[in-house]
Order: sequence, then structure tokens, then C-alpha cells
Amino acid sequence: MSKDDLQSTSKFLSLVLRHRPEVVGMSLDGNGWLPINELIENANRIGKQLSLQQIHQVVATSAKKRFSLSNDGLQIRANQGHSVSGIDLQFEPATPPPKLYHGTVFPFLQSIRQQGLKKRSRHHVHLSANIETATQVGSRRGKPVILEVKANEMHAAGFAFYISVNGVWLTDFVPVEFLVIPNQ
Ligand code: HQG
Repeated sequence: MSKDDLQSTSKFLSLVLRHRPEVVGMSLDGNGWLPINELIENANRIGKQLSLQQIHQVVATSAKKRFSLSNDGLQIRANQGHSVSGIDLQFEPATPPPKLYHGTVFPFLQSIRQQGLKKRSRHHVHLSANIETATQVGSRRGKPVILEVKANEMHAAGFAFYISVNGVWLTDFVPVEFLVIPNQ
């Protein structure tokens, strides 16, 4: 599969497995899984070319490891990033490193200064373990601005953190007192 085809398949899987399973007429189960065979049949029925081989290739080659297969290989789910309601990925609380990072853009800063970091449409606020990844996340929207999160202080204050199987740190909300926001 070409790089473009891989990306298009990955985007389609993100759409279905995180946000809108109804586009293939399906619902995720309580833990976010979809049966792969039905997913392929339904995708093909709406004119989206999708095969088992393509799915396996995306799962194996996604640098961000966005998707997991079930142990029996029959089901697939996204590892994080959902907006669809009513699912529980059973994240275990984890102790974060002292600092985490969030990549955003300048136009959001005023609101973030007032409200802290909110999860908006997703289930969690997404945080990165390193500045490089946060820079990539922020760059999706424009010139990136990197916020530092005092994760150790937040954790000590009783806020829960989770880590997805693909290494994204998650939390429900970051109050402004735990943020270092650059002046610009
Ligand atoms: C901003 C991608 C105003 C926040 C990425 C962000 C990530 C506020 C946007 C993953 C705010 C939400 C998640 C407030 C937060 N006022 N703006 N109070 N609080 N925001 O897409 O973190 O490639 O839901 O800064 O790489 O950008 O899809 O979250 O800009 O890992 O696998 O509101 O999605 O992964 O945007 O990205 P998003 P995100 P994938």
C-alpha cells in the first residue's frame, strides 16, 4: 500500500473507531472494540475500500500506534483520542513523569489562561512526554506553542493521570495553576 493509501486508511479507521462508527452503521462495544470482519463488509458496502491486509498494515506501521487488535485478532479499537460517548478503555491510573507537555496554538492561549486545559470533545486532555511530540501535536493547527504541565505537583494534589498503550498521557483537566504558559 502506498503512503497515501496508508494514511487514508488510518484516517478512516480513526473516524470510525474514535468518533463516528455510525458511518459504517455500527456501534463500538463498551470497551471500544469493533469486529473486523463486519467493519470490512460495512466499509466496502459504503464504497470505502478496506481489507484485512490494509488493516494489519496500518496497525503495524502507524508510528503513533493508534490502533490495537484484540488477542484473538478478531477485533480492533483505537488506543486513545475518542469523542464517542459510552465507552471505557479501562485505563489504569499511572504516576506521570515530573513534567508533561501540551502542544497548542496562540489563539487558544487567552482562553487556556482563564479556564485551564479542557478536554473539549475528547474523553481526556492529551499530554505528551516530550517537547518534540507536543510540537507535532500543536503544529496540526498552526505555529505550535508548548505548555508545560507540572504533572508531579498535579498528581501530588490528587489528580489522576493515565497512559494509553501508545504512550499518550491523559488526564481529565489541567487547572491553570499547574501550567507554565509562555508569554507571547
Ligand atoms: C485546546 C492527535 C481554548 C487544546 C494529536 C487543543 C493528539 C483549549 C484543542 C490528540 C482549552 C483540542 C489530541 C481552553 C484546551 N480554551 N482551547 N480552555 N483547553 N484547548 O484535537 O491535544 O494524530 O481535541 O490546546 O496528535 O490537539 O489524531 O486535542 O488545541 O495526540 O492520533 O483545544 O490527537 O492524535 O484539540 O490532540 P484536540 P489535541 P492523532
